[in-house]
Amino acid sequence: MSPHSKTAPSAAPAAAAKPVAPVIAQVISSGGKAHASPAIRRFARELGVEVAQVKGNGVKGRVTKDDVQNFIKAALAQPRGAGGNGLQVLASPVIDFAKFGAIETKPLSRIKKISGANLHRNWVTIPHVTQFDEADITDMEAFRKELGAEYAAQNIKITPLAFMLKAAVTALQKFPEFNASLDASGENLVLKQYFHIGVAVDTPDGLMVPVIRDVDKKGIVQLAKELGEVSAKARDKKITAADMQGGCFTISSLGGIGGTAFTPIINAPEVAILGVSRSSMKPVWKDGAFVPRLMLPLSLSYDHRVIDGALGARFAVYLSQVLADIRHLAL
Ligand code: CAO
Repeated sequence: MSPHSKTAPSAAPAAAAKPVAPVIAQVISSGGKAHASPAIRRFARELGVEVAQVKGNGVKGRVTKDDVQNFIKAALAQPRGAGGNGLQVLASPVIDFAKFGAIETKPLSRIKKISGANLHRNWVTIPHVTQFDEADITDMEAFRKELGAEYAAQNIKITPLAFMLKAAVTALQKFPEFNASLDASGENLVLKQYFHIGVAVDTPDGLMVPVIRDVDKKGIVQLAKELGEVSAKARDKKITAADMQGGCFTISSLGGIGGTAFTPIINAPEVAILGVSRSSMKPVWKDGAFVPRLMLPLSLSYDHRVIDGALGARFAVYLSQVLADIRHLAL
């Protein structure tokens, strides 16, 4: 298939998979088509194996239980010492914390268990680089406040995130490698011609990433409205798996809370994620004098297999320029 051809929306990054031992985690990668019964698929999934990676020796090439077991045996038998390509880490120590003081043990929520396994996989399998920048959003904020006053009566809250969504799409359109995923072989980049953006939402049970669709076709007010709806839906536990599928890029905003920068983890199979921290007034040197400007910290993590450092910096710089002069959003 041509790297430019259109494909169906990508699978949910948060598909329920049990955490796997690091030694097995390295053999997991997204694969193509494979013939296997639902029971074998379930069996493989439980062991952390993607069935598409397994060669089927059953009738008409179907993957059997033996094939899955042999696949794991072969993976475990691979050399892992110095020079091997396995992840060799110490087992976590088992500590009796009660020896040191009073404790309470609380099970992780279902969402945390699922997102934890995905975050772990993404962290260890994607070579991350995080590029930092600052955008001068003084003018954007003035406009946002005007809009906010206008739409308050309709109960629509215009937050900076609506602008971030739109600006991110403008940058994705200029740098298509960011609006892409590696295919199963890892040798082709699948460039997407749609612009669905995931938004990290903090809920009492853990992190959820609903996807706002076709951001390129929507205006700031519509996006602000959808953001409000989607975050309420996430917090009311009404988000479905379908609501979290098909994202091309994710924005994680901690701006409402605080902080100056962070290193967000890429939401595979996406290749980049934008972290947004809290804006603050800063003295900026302009035309021979310091002037007070509202600066927004941006933290862009990208997959270095797909994106070179120079491109990462260019994307961040362009995004900052778009936010500094939101007339770019109308181009
Ligand atoms: N700088 C300064 N102020 C900001 C800001 C920024 N970058 N971003 C938002 N704000 C302000 C908003 O304007 C709003 O101010 P007022 O209440 O005075 O109008 C306030 O902070 C709260 O905003 P919000 O959080 O309700 O709205 P949002 O659109 O910015 O964000 C949502 C929505 C769902 C992304 C957010 O609520 C959320 O859940 N954030 C956490 C995401 C997260 O956990 N990420 C980490 C993932 S990795 O573990």
